[in-house]
Amino acid sequence: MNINWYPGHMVKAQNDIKAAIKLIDIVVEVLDARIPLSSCNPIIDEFTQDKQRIIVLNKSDLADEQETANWIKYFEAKNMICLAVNSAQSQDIKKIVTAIVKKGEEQYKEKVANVSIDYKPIYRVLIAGIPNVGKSTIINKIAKRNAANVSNKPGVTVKNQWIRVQDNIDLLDTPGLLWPKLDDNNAGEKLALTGNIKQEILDLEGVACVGIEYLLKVPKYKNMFLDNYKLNEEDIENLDSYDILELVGRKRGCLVSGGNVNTEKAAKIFLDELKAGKIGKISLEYVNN
Ligand SMILES: Nc1nc2c(ncn2[C@@H]2O[C@H](COP(=O)(O)OP(=O)(O)OP(=O)(O)O)[C@@H](O)[C@H]2O)c(=O)[nH]1
Ligand SMILES: [Mg+2]
Repeated sequence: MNINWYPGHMVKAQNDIKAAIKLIDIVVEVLDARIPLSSCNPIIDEFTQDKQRIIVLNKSDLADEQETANWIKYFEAKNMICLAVNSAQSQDIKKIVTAIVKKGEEQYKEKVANVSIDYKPIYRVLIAGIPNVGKSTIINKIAKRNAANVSNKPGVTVKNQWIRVQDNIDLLDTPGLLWPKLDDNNAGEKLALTGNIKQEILDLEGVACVGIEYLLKVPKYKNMFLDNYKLNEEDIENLDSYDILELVGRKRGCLVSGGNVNTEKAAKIFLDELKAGKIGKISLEYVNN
């Protein structure tokens, strides 16, 4: 799939984050729980290497619970702190704050012991991740106010913004960063399916067909798909993904004159339903594949 996913503003954003890195005590890397590998930006990894790190698997409400549990084990086996989060849940947000405070206390322990009794460090935390993964949402929930802009489209935050969220924590909200070269692990397709790449630059029908093929390969996801569109096994027998997309269009009333289907509209509806979790809790990446 040929997508231009690396717009010019990301070059600047990347340089700005690099410039801020010396001020940072802790990195919270926000990943999409449905695609923990494809949402992990190697560039962020590279320039935050020597920092304390907390991995947040956000949007876990949309992911397959069993797969998320496997991913947590995967990151913990690498000695990383990894939290599965639905940022709408206050207890999940508290888990992030607790992890930040713990890391901060560890980091400043010696300094606090050696400096005057009144010394209270402020932990400076970089909130990093690809576009639309939920960075600004998490910041607003921690801050308990709308300090950062949030939207269901990628590319909303366009510059770095420091936000004091409590007495001892400053968070740096950053623009979502992709990287110029996606690897051969179908990362571009997965990022498109989870809504992390702007729809305007995508071939929506192509992406939808890839998504349909993916769901049909996994028996439990196939059942979710059939249920969602009130289809039977026989309805899709011997059909290719484009024909199935047409069926989806018929089920969702995307008809044009002559009884034909507006497949672009059908693709948009399918992708929106997939992205919003309406088809079910679906992970697009498993630990062992
Ligand atoms: N289902 C679900 N949606 C979430 C969660 N967290 C954030 N969202 C939604 O994801 C969308 C993107 O959230 P933002 O906070 O703007 O994402 P961002 O990472 O700041 O995006 P950029 O600024 O574009 O890089 C919004 O529609 C949020 O409501 C979550 O845990 N679950
Ligand atoms: Mg943002």
